[in-house]
Amino acid sequence: MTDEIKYYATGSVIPLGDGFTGKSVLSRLVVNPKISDKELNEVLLKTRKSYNIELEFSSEEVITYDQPIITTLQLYVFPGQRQKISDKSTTFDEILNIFDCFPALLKVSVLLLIYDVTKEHTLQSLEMWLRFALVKDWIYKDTLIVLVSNKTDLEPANDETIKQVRDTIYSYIKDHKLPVSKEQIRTIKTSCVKMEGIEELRKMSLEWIAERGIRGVGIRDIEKLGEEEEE
Ligand SMILES: Nc1nc2c(ncn2[C@@H]2O[C@H](COP(=O)(O)OP(=O)(O)OP(=O)(O)O)[C@@H](O)[C@H]2O)c(=O)[nH]1
Ligand SMILES: [Mg+2]
Repeated sequence: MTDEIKYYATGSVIPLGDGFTGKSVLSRLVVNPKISDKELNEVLLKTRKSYNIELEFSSEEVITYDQPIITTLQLYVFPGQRQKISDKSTTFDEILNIFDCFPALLKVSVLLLIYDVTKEHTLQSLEMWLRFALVKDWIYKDTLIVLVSNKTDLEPANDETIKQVRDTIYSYIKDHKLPVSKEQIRTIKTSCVKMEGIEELRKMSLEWIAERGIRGVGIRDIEKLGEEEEE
């Protein structure tokens, strides 16, 4: 029966930004936004500086053009640390080199550019992170770029700054002749402490991937479709 066919969509989400901007915590919350207060405190207190890739996955049914699509977010979270601080510590570049051949890292569905609203230098670094994504060829016609202003519980995010940064990102994209429209560059304010913006970011990413991610059809259901065609 054709109405039993299941459609799937998956896409990779990569948060980029300096160390301590909240990439790991935010990613954990995006895949689990219905977290209890107790669990949230644990995540906030116990998340340590990353020295390895962290993988977070989450699936949800999304209705796109009247069709239910089982949509999976695959988050690949890297350390923000780029300088070697000790022999034992690993850097962003070292970890990325190991996972560079990962098919999911060939094209990125959602690129999160994260900065900490209380630390100006983390905003300045975003150009470097964007350049990095470009060099890696991660941005293509189906990439959504989201400027994430995190830690808004500590300080309000400046709307004028956000607008300017969005414009700068778009000029950069245009200068490099990437097929990304201005509507593909979004902005969001988040606070992991107050759980603000988290659901919105999850919804934005899920809807984008349901529409523009890698599509598939359930194998069993393809067989069913085949049987139907034979009838
Ligand atoms: N006040 C506040 N603190 C936050 C927020 N998000 C994260 N933090 C805290 O910021 C610190 C760094 O968060 P992480 O998620 O480890 O940052 P990261 O970007 O993954 O850092 P690296 O792994 O070093 O790249 C932690 O102590 C978090 O609890 C937020 O929205 N508000
Ligand atoms: Mg981290």
